Amino acid sequence: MKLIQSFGPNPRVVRMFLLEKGVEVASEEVDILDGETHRTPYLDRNPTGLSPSLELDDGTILGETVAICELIEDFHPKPVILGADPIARARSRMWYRRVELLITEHMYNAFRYGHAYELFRDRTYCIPEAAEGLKEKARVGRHWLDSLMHNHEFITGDTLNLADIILYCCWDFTKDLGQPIETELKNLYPWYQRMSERPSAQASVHPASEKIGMVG
Ligand SMILES: N[C@@H](CCC(=O)N[C@@H](CS)C(=O)NCC(=O)O)C(=O)O
Repeated sequence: MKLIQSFGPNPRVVRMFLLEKGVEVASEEVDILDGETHRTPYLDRNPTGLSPSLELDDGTILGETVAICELIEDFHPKPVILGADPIARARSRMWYRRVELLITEHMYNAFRYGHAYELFRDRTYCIPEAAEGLKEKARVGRHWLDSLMHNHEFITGDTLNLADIILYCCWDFTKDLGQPIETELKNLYPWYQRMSERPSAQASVHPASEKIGMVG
């Protein structure tokens, strides 16, 4: 199994997930700033032109961060992050879909259409006038999530979930890029601080982050 990856919050989710699982995999680096993922041969492997991808030993290549993490947990069930039985698994998936659909996807698109428009304008269809509205939708989503956390340590309760890793990596990335952490969030702000203290949080940051000037 080989992780084809780069700087960036989505590949960081997989790195952090692997660290939390205690699983090591081979790694191949691609340069997303240079646009390498939008050219062949990467495009032949993952037609979205996005990082990360996972190459299996039989040559199969998978994209999508969540699909990659789910497969890693199938191959390495312990420690359990995605749920030990079908209902726990469904509950877990329910939460990371909510986090992605109601919060992080808006944050990433606000970044692409706004702060990083010059980088993305030739890579993807951008809607610059939507950037501020998407930031606001994400803010509403974060406040909604905050209101549901009820002093739980993690988003889904008392154990770490992929939903935590997805939101943490996204927010740690966008916080200095026009979408600051709201310190008034009484559950999510302390959660963000606790997540930052996990050894996997620091260890998953790409070595090029400092040079690039973004945390991913
Ligand atoms: N839906 C994809 C999104 C992946 C994604 O947006 N990756 C970013 C890095 S965090 C990327 O490759 N950006 C380069 C680009 O958009 O050109 C996933 O979940 O893996």
